[in-house]
Amino acid sequence: MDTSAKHGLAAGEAGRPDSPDWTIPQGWEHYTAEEHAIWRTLYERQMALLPGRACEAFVQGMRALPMGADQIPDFYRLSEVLMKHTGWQVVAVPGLVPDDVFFDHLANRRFPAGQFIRRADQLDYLEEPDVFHDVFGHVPMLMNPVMADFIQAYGEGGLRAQRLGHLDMLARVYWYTVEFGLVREAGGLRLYGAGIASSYTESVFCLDSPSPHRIGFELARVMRTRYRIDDFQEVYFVLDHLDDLLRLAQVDFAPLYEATAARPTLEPGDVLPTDQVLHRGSGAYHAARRPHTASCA
Ligand code: HBI
Ligand code: FE
Repeated sequence: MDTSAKHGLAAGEAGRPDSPDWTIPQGWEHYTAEEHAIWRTLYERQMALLPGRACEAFVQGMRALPMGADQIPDFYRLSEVLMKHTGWQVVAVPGLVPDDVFFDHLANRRFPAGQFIRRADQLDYLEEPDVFHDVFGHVPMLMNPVMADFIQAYGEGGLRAQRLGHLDMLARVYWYTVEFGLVREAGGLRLYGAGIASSYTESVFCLDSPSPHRIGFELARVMRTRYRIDDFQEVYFVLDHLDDLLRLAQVDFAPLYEATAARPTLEPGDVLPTDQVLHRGSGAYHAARRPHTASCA
């Protein structure tokens, strides 16, 4: 994947702050004109792609937020609006934070967003989540009450999954929904995942390319499916409706972990006879790139 959160790095590569919750001041007034200009470039090219690609909730959330081309958004102003709609806030962090810190923020409806912005020579690829991925990609969906509850539930579930030793399976659910999810809408498939919404190239690939599979979302199936952290996804899972996340937020995962751990793990390109296949991918994109990209989590 590109231009989005990577999970292949250890937390704290950007330096560990003194605060136990890893938050730092956004320091909005310290962004330079060059940094605001990078935001503008990313914002404008993404906004031109998203009509007809992003789901209705993303578009509506974006419209209601104090977020535009001119400047990197101010987290306080975003939080004011978010708080009124869904009770969420945006807090600044240096980059990836440890899993337990990340989950604790989410469980308390604080979204940790990278404070920094990528360099001009990294527009399409960076390893840690920056302010463009986190704010442009994630914050519009946090205006949606269903997604707002789902991400909080993920934070709570993450802490439990860690204790049970099954975080890998829960992380796959997050990956294939919050980061790389597609949803059916009246006009056709639409994207809602932040990893794709914030990516110039993958926002087109995920919907238009014949290469990846597009398969109906099924929880037990997704929990078994490894994912790519360094390239486009080979498979996207499609919700019938965003409201399906509501039910997912209430699932008791503990028994599911045991049942799922007993079954084989799936590679991203696998298709099962039981899958609801909306589009069977040709696999051409990844076939052409192998063996360069073999990194899955
Ligand atoms: N930290 N800032 C940040 N953003 C993430 O998306 C993130 C993180 N730490 C851990 C993490 N994600 C994941 O590994 C968990 O979702 C499993
Ligand atoms: Fe992300």
